[in-house]
Amino acid sequence: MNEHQYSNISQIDTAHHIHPFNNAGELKEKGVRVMTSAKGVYVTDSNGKHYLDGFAGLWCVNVGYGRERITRAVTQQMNELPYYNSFFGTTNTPAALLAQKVTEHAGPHMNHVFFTNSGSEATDTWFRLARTYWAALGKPQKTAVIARRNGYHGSTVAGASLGGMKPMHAQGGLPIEGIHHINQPYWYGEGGDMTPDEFGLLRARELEAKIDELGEDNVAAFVAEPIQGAGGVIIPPSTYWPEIARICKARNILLISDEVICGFGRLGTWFGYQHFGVEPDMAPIAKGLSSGYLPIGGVLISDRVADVLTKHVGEFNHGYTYSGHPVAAAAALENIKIIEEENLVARVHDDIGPAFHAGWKTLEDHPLVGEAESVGLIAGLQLAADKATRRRFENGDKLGSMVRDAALADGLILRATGDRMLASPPLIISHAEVAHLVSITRKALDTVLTAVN
Ligand code: PXG
Repeated sequence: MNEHQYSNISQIDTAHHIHPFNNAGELKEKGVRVMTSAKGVYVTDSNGKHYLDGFAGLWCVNVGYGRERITRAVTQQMNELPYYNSFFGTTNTPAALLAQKVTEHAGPHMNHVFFTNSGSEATDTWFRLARTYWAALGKPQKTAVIARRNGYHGSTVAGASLGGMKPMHAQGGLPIEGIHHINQPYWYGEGGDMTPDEFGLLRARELEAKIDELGEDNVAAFVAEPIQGAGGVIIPPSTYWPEIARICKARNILLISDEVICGFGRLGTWFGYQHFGVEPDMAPIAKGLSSGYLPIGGVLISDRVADVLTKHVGEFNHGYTYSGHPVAAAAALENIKIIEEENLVARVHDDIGPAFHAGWKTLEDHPLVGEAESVGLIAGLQLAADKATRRRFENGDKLGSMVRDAALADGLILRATGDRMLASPPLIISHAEVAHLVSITRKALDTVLTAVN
């Protein structure tokens, strides 16, 4: 296509295409950027401008763009069996092999998976399954689910309800009944004079208090992201997760680790719960499962839950037309083979993750920056007016957008969530590309510093 046709695409798009999480009226006025191709860690728009994708699409393109192996696997599967359902006692080869492959990496207690098409559907799946689990054990009143403020678990009714995003609750009459939120372990913003470790324990013990308030016999599960992604890459203090796991066990409620962002190597482990040393009962997955090449998600299901499902539930009345879709499963299977063969998880843990951390950390000396943290290849940078007191800018949200826009103009896609800058590049990013990412980020911070002074 030539440029003229692409400018036409932008007009056609805004005339007919309603975008997710966008102001439709505003978009119509501003127009949209048309992405046309991608390779490695770079994406290209219709003006021919290249961008280092510091965000891996939307936290998902773990193996990078342009992997022809995946294209070939998908093409072959399309030709052999483009679709068949997984209902009525039927399966297909890629779905079966993918279930085996995913659970191979999930830990000895986690041997089953239910396939969906997205993280949101995965959320709805474990939500129904958690309640079904307790009902099957003769505790039908154990239905409440505890989640966190500023968490994100998807956009379906259950997903948006479980998420702790106020603007999402404001639309569509959410949250639905039986969902309760506790505070997040965001030490920088909310920890006051406490040490991070003290604060981590305090926030974890809000779970205990909430369970006691509701009554242990009424609570089915607690859900959290190992590191909150959309909420701003909130890395919990090291005391947080062990205490959460202890409480879930002591109070006999299911622990759900939302692995949609943290899964498939992002933290330098196959799953985020392994980084934090906990064993959840279920774990929704998506994104890095197929590196976004085709839509697929799922729920990892522990033996504890699977045993009850198998022996006591009878039929689980839940499923999607495309659960275990052969072509999406073939894409995911090839994607995981790439992660294995290129040792990407170990690479993030031992090599590029530490290099990224060292580079990102250098930004802490910048006058606009309060803290720059990362685990593996997920990073958050806190804009702050005063490093010593952790005082944040009153117009921090605006500054965040300005940094994002300055980076974009310079060919780097970064994310701004309020006054936090986020990065989550493909796991194949090279050392030189990391250095480039850090230097453009610094330049963007400088540009904004100059603009506001
Ligand atoms: N759980 C988590 C932790 C997620 O990050 C979902 C569930 C839902 O997945 P699907 O595939 O249904 O989108 C997500 C998705 C953002 C942003 O602005 C993040 C997501 C989706 C859209 C925007 O950072 N994460």
